[in-house]
Amino acid sequence: MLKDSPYKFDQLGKCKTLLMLFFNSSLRTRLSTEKAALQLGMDVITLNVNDAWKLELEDGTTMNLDTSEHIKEAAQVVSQYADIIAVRAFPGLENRKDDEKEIIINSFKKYVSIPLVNLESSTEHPLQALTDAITIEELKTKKRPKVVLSWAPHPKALPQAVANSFATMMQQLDVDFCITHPKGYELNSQITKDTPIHYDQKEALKDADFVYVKNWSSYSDYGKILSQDPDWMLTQYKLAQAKFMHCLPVRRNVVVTDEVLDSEQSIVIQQAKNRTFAAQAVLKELLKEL
Ligand code: SN0
Repeated sequence: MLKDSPYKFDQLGKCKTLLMLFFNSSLRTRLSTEKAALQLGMDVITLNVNDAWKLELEDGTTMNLDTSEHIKEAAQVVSQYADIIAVRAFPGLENRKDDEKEIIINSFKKYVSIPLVNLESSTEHPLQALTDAITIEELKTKKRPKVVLSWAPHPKALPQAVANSFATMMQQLDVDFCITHPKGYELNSQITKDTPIHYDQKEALKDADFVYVKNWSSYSDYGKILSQDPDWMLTQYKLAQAKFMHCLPVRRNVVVTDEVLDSEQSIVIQQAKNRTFAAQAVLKELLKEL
């Protein structure tokens, strides 16, 4: 409905401000969420937090080193400038317990009383998962499509957030869902639950309708790169008749071949377009409550 008439609710956000805080890089999340807010009639302020004062996150520290401002003050201050706040904060990938505390997102939750939107935290990327659900719903040609989440190699250690949220979302849809990755790349079992896991990528990809490719670093050997095996890269042969999905940005010819990305079977551009409508659906619900 929002896709057909994006400005239908352009009065809902009138005189309301969305404040977006980025602790990490962003292209799609920043622009699509801004577009979503503008279509709802909101004003938008965006801050790259790395341009502001270096924030202290721990409680009770003596701040005589390089952090200038505590997140306690910062969160309370900035929330006074907005009606909805949205935050991106990636994990450090060094200490699992620390990352799972979601200290940045949870500090905002604790110190502000306005709605808070997660723009990708240490363990979750919910707006991406909502986008992915919309995209599969739009493009599926059978009632219960087979959806495969496949690990792929990458030169950098990446978060598990996208894979976690995608798995959680697929468990809630009427899809035949499985995950494939090399041994040692098991995601948090509290998230994957009873989702089938295959160590044989070929077997997993058999008769797939949607193949979602994503790298993540090891969860058990936390933040480590255990494999860079190019045999896990997605090729046209392996994709067969399925549609190719990825949240982007994607490393060409490492994660997936040029041939797949440039083919008609790649739906990554439509996926990215849907980021706007996923964000708009969420902002619209929050605005109704204000
Ligand atoms: C992030 C991730 O969570 O995997 C954001 C995805 C939406 N991706 C990256 O950091 C990729 C960085 C790179 O150099 O390829």
